[in-house]
Amino acid sequence: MRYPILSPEEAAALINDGECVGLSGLTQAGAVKLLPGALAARAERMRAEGRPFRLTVMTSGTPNAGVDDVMAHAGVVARCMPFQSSPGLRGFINSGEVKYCDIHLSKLAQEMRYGHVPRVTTAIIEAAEVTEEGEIVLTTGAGNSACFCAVASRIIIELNRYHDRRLREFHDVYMPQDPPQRTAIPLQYPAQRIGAKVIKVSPEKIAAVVLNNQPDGVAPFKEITEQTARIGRNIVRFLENEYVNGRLPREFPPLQSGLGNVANAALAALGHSAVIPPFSMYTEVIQDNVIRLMQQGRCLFASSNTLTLSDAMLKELYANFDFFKGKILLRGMEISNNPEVIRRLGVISMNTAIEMDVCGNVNSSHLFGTSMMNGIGGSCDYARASRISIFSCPSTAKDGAVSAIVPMVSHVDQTEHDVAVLVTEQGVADLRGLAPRERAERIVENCAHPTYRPLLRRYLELSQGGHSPNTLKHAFAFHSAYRQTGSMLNAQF
Ligand code: 0RQ
Repeated sequence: MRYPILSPEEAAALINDGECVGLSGLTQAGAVKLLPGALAARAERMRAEGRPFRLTVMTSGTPNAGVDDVMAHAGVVARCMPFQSSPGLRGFINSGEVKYCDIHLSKLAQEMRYGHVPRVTTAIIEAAEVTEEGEIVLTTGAGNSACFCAVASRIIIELNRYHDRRLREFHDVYMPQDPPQRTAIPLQYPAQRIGAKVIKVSPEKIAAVVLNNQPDGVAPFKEITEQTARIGRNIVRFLENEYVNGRLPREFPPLQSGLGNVANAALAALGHSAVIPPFSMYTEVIQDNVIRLMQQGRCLFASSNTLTLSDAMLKELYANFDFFKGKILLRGMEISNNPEVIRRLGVISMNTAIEMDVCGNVNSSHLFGTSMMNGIGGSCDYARASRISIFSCPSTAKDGAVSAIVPMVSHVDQTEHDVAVLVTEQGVADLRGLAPRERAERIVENCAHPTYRPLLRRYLELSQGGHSPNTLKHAFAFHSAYRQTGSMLNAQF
């Protein structure tokens, strides 16, 4: 091989304090596995010598315990973006030790090229193969790797032999030009290939190859509960009704399914529908359930950013590669989440909320207005551009002490203008075409938990006049009651 083969420690030594590194992958899929630990060790050594080692870390969504438990704990991460979903890193973000910029997944690459956010100087990319000509075959995640490789002056490859080189068949690498040269993204249907199977870089940029042989180690889902199963069935009943009433075309529109347990349950319910025909997906994360739906013939094709599969499921996929070839394409974040494409394809989006308010605003990122959970991820990219934007969650949390339907959300991610349908285990609130007061009544009566309905009705009664049914004095009475008494049921109006 023409590139230096280095140990993780030798490769980490190439990176200097203050640099901006770009890591491959989204979730654990396609994430580098050795360099984060080596960077953490470098930070510890340098700290012992009285020298700082802090980095800006760009990802597509903090990939794994590498960034989280290892790099964040070692104090390597000064700033990170655009998304994370790991408890350890979340702790450092909420304590202020790590500066986190929560931005739309579709936008990071272009924000970087525009110079609005720090530019990656070193790209650290997991590859299934790297050729003498500078062709990089990505593994299970496309992430923002193409952009990171394009802007970086140095590329470190983690060559992971665990992964099958045939993964190149799944990748579709396409980077739009920046305005004013940008043309329409030529994607007309989810299965359309518009780019290359590999990232092509100048071989001189590849400073090191580090050898690896580790699986992604994706954690299995929590079991579907009776509550999440009911939410899933409610979503599917709503979609079936749309379909039989002719509001959806015969060829079912592509589906996006977000993160979390509720999204998992919704997909499982779709698999069982006798009304909805086999469908395709245009989404950002393919999890085990999508592969199962493919095996059952329910999902015909999935375009995604990553293949976030358990190790057993990935093995099964590699063993039956010919079956899946032609059924999966992995696209860079700025295409998988591109609002232009999502609107053109008429994607139906299904995302999860933390809380929703009586007007239909959704909070999917913060607890009680201050603590970061994960971030918006791609939910807003999809919500605004989709054909139907569905948000769902259980009607209560914390054993009933928290109502997910509140007078006013404590943080707004998706405004009422981007939310078409709300779903809980209680039912469905179809908000399309309704004025705020009509929306409020439908949300409270159809989606709130019965124990919270009298309180929410009282809140609406107190609001006199105006277009939207709000009373500023009581808008956060639910949240205050929880903070003061441990239950929103003690809210006083
Ligand atoms: O806390 O675990 O301590 O009990 O929040 O709740 O039910 O496990 O949530 O796994 O379905 O994820 C919105 C976080 C939901 C996710 C969110 C507490 C609850 C529990 C988690 P415990 P669940 P799920 C595209 C789409 C944003 C990104 C996105 C997410 C914990 O879906 O990150 O959509 N979405 N991306 O008890 C206080 C409330 C609460 C609450 C729940 N109202 N108040 N605590 N909890 N509701 C994909 C990508 O972008 C990659």
